[in-house]
Amino acid sequence: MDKLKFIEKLNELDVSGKSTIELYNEISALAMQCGLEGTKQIQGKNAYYLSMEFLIGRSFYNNLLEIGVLEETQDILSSKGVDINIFEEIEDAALGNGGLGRLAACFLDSAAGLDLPLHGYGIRYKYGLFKQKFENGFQVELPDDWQGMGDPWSIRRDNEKRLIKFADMEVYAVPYDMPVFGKRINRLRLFQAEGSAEAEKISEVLYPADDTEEGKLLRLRQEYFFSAAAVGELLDGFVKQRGKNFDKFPEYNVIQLNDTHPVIAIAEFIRLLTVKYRLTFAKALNLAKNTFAYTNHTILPEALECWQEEHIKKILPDIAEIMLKISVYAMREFKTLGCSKEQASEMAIYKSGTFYMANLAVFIAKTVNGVAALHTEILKDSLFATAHKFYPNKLQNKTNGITHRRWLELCNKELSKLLDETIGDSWRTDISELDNLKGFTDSTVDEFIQVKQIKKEQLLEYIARKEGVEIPADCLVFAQVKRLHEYKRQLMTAFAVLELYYGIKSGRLSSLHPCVFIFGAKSAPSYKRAKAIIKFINEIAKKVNSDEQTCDKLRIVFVQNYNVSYAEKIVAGTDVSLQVSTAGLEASGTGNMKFMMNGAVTCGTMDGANIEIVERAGKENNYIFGATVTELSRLKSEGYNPMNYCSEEEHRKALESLIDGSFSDGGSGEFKALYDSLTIGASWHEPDNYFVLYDLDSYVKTLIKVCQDYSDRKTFAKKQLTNVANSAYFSSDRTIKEYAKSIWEI
Ligand code: 26Q
Repeated sequence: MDKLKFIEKLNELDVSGKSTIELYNEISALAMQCGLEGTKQIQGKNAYYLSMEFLIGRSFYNNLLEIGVLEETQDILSSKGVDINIFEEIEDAALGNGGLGRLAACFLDSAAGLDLPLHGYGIRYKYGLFKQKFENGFQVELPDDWQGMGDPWSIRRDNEKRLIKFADMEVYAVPYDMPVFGKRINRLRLFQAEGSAEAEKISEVLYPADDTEEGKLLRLRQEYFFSAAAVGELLDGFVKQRGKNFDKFPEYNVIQLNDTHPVIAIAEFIRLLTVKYRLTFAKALNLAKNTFAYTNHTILPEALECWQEEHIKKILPDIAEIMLKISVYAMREFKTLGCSKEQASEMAIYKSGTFYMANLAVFIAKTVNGVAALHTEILKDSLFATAHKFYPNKLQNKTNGITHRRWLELCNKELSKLLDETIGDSWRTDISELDNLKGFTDSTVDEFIQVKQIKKEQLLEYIARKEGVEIPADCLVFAQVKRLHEYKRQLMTAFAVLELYYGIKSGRLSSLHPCVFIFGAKSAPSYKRAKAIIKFINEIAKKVNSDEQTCDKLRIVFVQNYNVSYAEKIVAGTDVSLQVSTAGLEASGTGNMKFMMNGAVTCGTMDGANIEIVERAGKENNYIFGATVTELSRLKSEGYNPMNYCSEEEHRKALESLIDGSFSDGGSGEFKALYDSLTIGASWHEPDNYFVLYDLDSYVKTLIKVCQDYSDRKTFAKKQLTNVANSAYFSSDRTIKEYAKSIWEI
């Protein structure tokens, strides 16, 4: 890396008459050129992260920070009359949906920062996650043409393209390499599909609608396309460098499967070893067992991947055959282990025409990990209980983390500076130093209050500009930002806020501190009830914000097109992080960690990593409410009737507002469908499948308590700062060190 050269060249750069996009491309190219100088190839063991998603966000500021020239760039540009913030108009690279994709990006960042050789493999989608806007309160999706402004952070490698074969077509996988800057430079290699118009479709969109056979096959093609390209080049690269003694392959390579989406890589690995390199099936399978590791990110039944045999046979007959062979092999192994018929069936890879990808992953993977303590326990007790019984050493916990470089240093320069002044700046390179903030003084609390206020003002200004909603800066800021899903219970927040509104309006809650609820979420385009929830919240916002009687007390804003860059602003400016999923269903959550690190208290359920957050920062410094996993399982076994939990006037009124004409769904009938899902059940779900009405009462009470507590700003700020002081554990640097030590052995 040649910082001085970069600075020299940047000083020479002529900015006159150049557009933002031109400047962006020129400065990025310069940073690439200088940043890449002196890159070294690693000789020992490398880890590879196979993922359908990498939710990178904006690279510009982050890469300059990693290269160590962000401040200099700001100064030099400013001396030329250019405000570095103009590059905020550059689109995010949103090659992912949510948590799983963002985690992949955080992991790459941490590994590079820790000098660990971890490289990513994925797909270079032409269009990333759709851009969202609201029309009359309804979500509308627009294509995300993220490359429209150029892609200066990628290098196309034409000479390394590979041919990927399907039964009915052949496709080139052309690598685009994105350097991941840190203490070392790692590589994120994204493959683009080329060769014909048909071929190009494979890397066109993230998550094609899969309600048709064509859509399902396209997704299968995507999974195989990048998995095969990755595994193919790893094996060929090994042979080229070290010859055909494949016994040594696992000594130099470990492949982490990010959920089941790339699990087909296992079959391709065995196919190549047996067909191209002539190993026996048993030998190839054993090598696979020593090479792959698998992470599970969800236990929701609808998100567990299965493939119909006929689909795989149709476009990948050889792979189908190998998967069947693995299944037979597994069954034999289960028998020798003494499994009963039922136990073998629970772990089966193939059953009457269907492949169970998670079972395939668990059978082959050397390690299987969950992403937070509770989640891993649930995997051990439920989803993979049988496998855990017969393979007791496979399951591990690796609690997620977030990169403190993007999620603190970059998004909260003010808080970072306060930390530098209070505990020195060594936390930037060794996050465990943040522990030294524990035992902070009163004057640090005062300074923290000022920092939070600045970040809040910046956020609210941005929201006013973007959304046209003005929010007074003395508000207490709540935020619930994440993908829209019923289990995340944005609908429960909607009801709770509505109750606050009615309470304020009637005078019953007259002394609450003024507050704003910020929502941000995209719904899957075909997920009707999720879309209805967005519309419902927008309708509530319209009513509440325009009520002159209450609007100086309560505001609601649903920001459009929530993405990584928006998140950077929201996490820094928020007081209270809403993490209210049904206990047991949010595997980990990582937004909760971003908020914590920026000094928001968590108002949430005992779910996912929330549990570990309050374990560290103290329950007394956060706001925990609602049913626990144990309570819910008791409730389920007794037979849960939601109607028993909404008899109180306030809750009833909130629920009925879906159907009593308080709000309009534009005649779509969507609100009635939401109402039905809570009261009578919808699409194979029990009534109120996510226990919204059960937890609503304690949620509302907790929110009221938060508002009351906030009136004592200083005591509240102490809780917030205690959260910052205890957040080091949630840096993905810690997570990556754990993967490196007990999974990857790098
Ligand atoms: C499954 C079948 C067919 C098509 C798509 C899918 C599919 C796609 C994406 C299933 C799951 C996902 C994404 C899951 C995800 O983002 N999970 C989140 O992962 C985070 C990182 O571990 C956790 O923090 C979150 O709790 C978890 O929800």
